[in-house]
Amino acid sequence: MDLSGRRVLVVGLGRTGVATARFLVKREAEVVIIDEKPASELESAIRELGSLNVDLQLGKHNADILPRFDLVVPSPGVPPFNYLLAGALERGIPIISEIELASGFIKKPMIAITGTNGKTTTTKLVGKMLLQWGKKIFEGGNIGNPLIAFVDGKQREDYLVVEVSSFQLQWVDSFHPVISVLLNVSPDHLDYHGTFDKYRRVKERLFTNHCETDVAVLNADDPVTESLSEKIVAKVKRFSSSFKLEEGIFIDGSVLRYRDQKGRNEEYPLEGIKLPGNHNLENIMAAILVSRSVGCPRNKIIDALADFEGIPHRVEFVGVKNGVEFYNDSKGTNVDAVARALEIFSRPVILLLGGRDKGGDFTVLSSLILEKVRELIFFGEAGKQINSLVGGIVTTKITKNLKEAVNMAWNDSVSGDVVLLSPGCASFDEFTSYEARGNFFKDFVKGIKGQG
Ligand code: UMA
Repeated sequence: MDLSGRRVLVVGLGRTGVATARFLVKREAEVVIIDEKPASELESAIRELGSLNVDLQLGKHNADILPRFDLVVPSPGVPPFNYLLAGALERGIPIISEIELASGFIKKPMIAITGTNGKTTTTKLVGKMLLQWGKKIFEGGNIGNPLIAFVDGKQREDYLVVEVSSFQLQWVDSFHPVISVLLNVSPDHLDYHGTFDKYRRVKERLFTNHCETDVAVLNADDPVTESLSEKIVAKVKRFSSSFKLEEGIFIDGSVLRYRDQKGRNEEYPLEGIKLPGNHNLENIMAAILVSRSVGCPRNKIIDALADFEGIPHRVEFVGVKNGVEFYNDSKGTNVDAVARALEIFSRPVILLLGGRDKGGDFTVLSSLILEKVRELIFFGEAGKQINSLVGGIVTTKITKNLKEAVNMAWNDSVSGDVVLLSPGCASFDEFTSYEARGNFFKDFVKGIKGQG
């Protein structure tokens, strides 16, 4: 794509906006960046832009400015109903996401990983396996560093391992990974996509440009991902945590068993794997399918698994105080993630739920709550809404913020309990990110005076 002299509107000045602007200026595009926040809230991004030749316009604008532009590149967090995006669609101005823009300039094979839950863990697992094999990789995308930042590097990496979100897939057209993984699809981001059906269809876009030599890794236990297999052109490889597959990878007693199309039968011992829960075995199986597909040897995969400690903010063990165990699952920002976290525990749980509502249906948690949870504590903007859905089925309390919620949990806990922050909501009512929320929780727990 020749971008020289093209007038491009970049919407949002976060990590994506800064990297996209840098990329565009290098290709001599005329760049305008709009962000609805005032300069005082964008100090570090403005600093990062430095003396880059862009026109930065902050605050609210009007869609009347749109006819000046040839192309719009929204940041992932900008919803499709944003007035600039809706206006661009109306006027027929092309909108493409940063990953779409980047992919046209990428010469190396891309492995893309999406799903409602587990994408970061799976991305990290694949990265670790390929590194163990001695390959050079770029690990990026939704995991933190924008894909577009890779383009102007030396591109000496053997593979790109890219976590991809539904927000990024919203505006793709020719995005073409050689391996695509869809881990699971359950209701999430309904405030952004509008309906579950729209969310599901956006996830499916990952597979639209595949050819027969590509690979699609799917979850045989997930009805949404399974329903896709008929439509997919790529070679489908499946994993299951609940039944044995003729071809694919599944749990078989004390091993993960992989049977491939050539009749090869491999075992990956469960002993030594440090990640808790069935959902993590699913992530591991998906990562094995990816790594074996590119030729990574089995022994390198086993070594990488033995070394993998897990990821911060995903059911992360924080510490023990007076016999009470604290876990930080701040990345548990949807109902399905809360269910996956709860399933892990056999001790009584005090569950902290709340934050900014994303339209999740918490009633589906009722039976798990009855089975696992001793006390529910709701906090933040969504506290009342969640209370109206599942409040009262066990001892329930409601409070205004996370600090008070953890305090309450600590006061109410007894030795043998688990205190679990798995909020099922976004963090933005109180924090700048789920990481900031998780770090706050961890700091608070570390500050509690009790015996470790
Ligand atoms: N903004 C507007 N108008 C809007 C919405 C936002 O101007 O209507 C502005 C905000 O004021 C802000 C900027 O846009 O200044 C932020 O853009 P952004 O939210 O897209 O944030 P980035 O810093 O660019 O980070 C994005 C991803 N964020 C989101 O998807 C919300 C990061 O994923 C990702 O790591 C990064 O790009 C690099 O690819 C985070 C995330 O929460 C971790 N992702 C969601 C998730 O995992 O659930 C999908």
